[in-house]
Amino acid sequence: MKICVVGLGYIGLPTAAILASIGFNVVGVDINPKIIDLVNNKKIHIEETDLEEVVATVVSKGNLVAKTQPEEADAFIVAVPTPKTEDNACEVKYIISAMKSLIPYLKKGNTVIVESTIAPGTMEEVVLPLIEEAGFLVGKDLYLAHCPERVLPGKILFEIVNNDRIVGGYTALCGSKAADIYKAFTKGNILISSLKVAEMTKLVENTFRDINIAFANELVKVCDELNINVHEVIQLANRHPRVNILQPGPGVGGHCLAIDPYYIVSKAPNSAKLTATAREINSSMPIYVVSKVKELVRDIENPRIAALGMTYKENIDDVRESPSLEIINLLMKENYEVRCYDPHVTKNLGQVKNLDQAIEGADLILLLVAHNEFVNLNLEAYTKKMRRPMVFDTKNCLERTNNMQVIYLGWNER
Ligand code: SAJ
Repeated sequence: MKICVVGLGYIGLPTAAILASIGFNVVGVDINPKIIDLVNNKKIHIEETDLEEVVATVVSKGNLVAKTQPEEADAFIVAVPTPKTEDNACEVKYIISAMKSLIPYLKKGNTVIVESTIAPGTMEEVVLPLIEEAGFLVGKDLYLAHCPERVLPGKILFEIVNNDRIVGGYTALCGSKAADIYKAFTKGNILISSLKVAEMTKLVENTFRDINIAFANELVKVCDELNINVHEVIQLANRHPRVNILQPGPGVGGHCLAIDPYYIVSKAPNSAKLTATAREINSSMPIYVVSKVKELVRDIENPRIAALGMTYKENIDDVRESPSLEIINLLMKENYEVRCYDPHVTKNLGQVKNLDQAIEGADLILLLVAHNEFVNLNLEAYTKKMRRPMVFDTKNCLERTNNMQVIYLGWNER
């Protein structure tokens, strides 16, 4: 079987690599020629566990070829970005251009799958008409489905294979044709439903997580006000068999949780109140962290801050919607001297080259991302290079020691 994967980003590239690794003939398509060159030279443009090795193997075997244009295939998988518009709706322009790029290569019997996260109704209102306009009778001439990706960055290759998969078909036959492709590499269950249910389910998954984190972040503020150790409360509450509160932190970032709930709100603004409030709470966390930093350095003349971590979460290189970057920028805007460092970030975002440079002479270490490099570090040794051994741990991942004052988000021993 030949499959054309349109969009070689965080989802498309691993999907193309997995399909190629089980012996499918895969053409990976991207409009960015740099990505095409990299992939064809067995390299990748993102950090993802084991992905470069798999890409190198399938490219060497000839099962994966990257190109800037689609070509005829048995199936097409679209995995392009769907960022939010200025008014917080789902931007479909990349879906439209990806569809327009593949339509000239469609033939009868093809299956077309959209994996990108989209607002409910997008498949029927945007994608379906484009294929129909090209003269195809969807459900008879070719098969259309939405199979939202639901893999966790950092564990993508594992989850692509092991997670259950939702397949929303335009018709039952469309669903089963798309399911056949996923059955070839998925160990999880393939759950077939309609287009709209699949669209909504994906958004609901990320919204559920966003709301749960918002509750944890709200608890940070409540417990801070009441002088209660929020981490102990969450830990103990989670010992109840039906309670599982997630972890508070400096904010919720990434291209999924920080965006997808808005697509529900934009479609049903009068009903999606809790969803909207959760977004507000999580989006307020960077400002809250900055206010805490200001309190901590209030009495220090020209305080110098070492900000550790710039990505949206640990052990990846992705800085999209990163609350850490927002915090760093907010502090800089207020003229604080901030030296930031992230061992995973390669593009130049104003960071210093190593930890020593960040920490040397600092008055406060502001831990923003729980990268393994930071959690496993002997920070106490580093604090000797500081002007003051003070650490603000917004991820609650560092141990307190005798010589290092650690202040946790939501809990400052007073
Ligand atoms: N976060 C917290 N506290 C927590 C867990 C996460 O503050 O207890 C923060 C992280 O630091 C990060 C943000 O939330 O800033 C999102 O991180 P994440 O690990 O929860 O999720 P993503 O965005 O990397 O991936 C999510 C996943 N969705 C769910 O777990 C429901 C993934 O399965 C989806 O495929 C992905 O979104 C996506 O592409 O939609």
